[in-house]
Formats: sequence, structure tokens, C-alpha cells
Amino acid sequence: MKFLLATVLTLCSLSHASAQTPPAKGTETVKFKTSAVCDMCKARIEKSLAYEKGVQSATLDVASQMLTVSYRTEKTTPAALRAAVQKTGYDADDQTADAKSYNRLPDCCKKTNGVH
Ligand SMILES: [Cu+2]
Repeated sequence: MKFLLATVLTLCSLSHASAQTPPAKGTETVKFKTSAVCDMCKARIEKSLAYEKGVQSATLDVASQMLTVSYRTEKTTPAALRAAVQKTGYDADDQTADAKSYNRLPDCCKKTNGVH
């Protein structure tokens, strides 16, 4: 009886593990429009994204305010990456920056400044 129970539990956890693995594997690239205005913003966003789970590279072009992120599809999602940008204090596409983080930014990095 004990043996049977162990077998059932093992089968159960095995099927759970495979159900949680997304079918698509690999690397995707996504671009977000941010509210970055200067090289300090660029450094801040790139550094913060580099620490995000699943991120392989993050590059921000200050002139266009476009952030390009390549990420592992089985580790993270565009939504999670956008949230990471918001947490850093910047807008990501139509999502507004986290207010607390935004208020901690130096004055030169506030979006009222425009790109400089
Ligand atoms: Cu800045």
C-alpha cells in the first residue's frame, strides 16, 4: 500500500513538471518605448534589466528612447520585462512608471525634461 502511494505521488509530480514547462524554447527580442531622457537613464535601465531573470541583453537607444531586450522565452515574458522597466522608474510602452521609483530619479532624468 505504501509502495502504491509513492508511485502515485511520483507520477503526479512528473505530470505536473511537464505541464509547467512552456512548449516554446529559445530567445526572443522585444522592444519597448521608454521615458528615458539621458545616458544616466540608459545605464540605469540597462543595469536593472540585466539583473532580471531570463534577460540576455538589454540596450537602450537614448535618441529614440527604444529599449531592446533579448530574453529566454522559458524564463520570462514581455509583460515581466515591462514591469521591470516600470519598477526602475520609467514608462514602458503605454504602461506608466512606478511612482515611487520615478520620484527617486535625479531631476535630470524626469520625463518633463525631454531627451537631452
Ligand atoms: Cu537620465
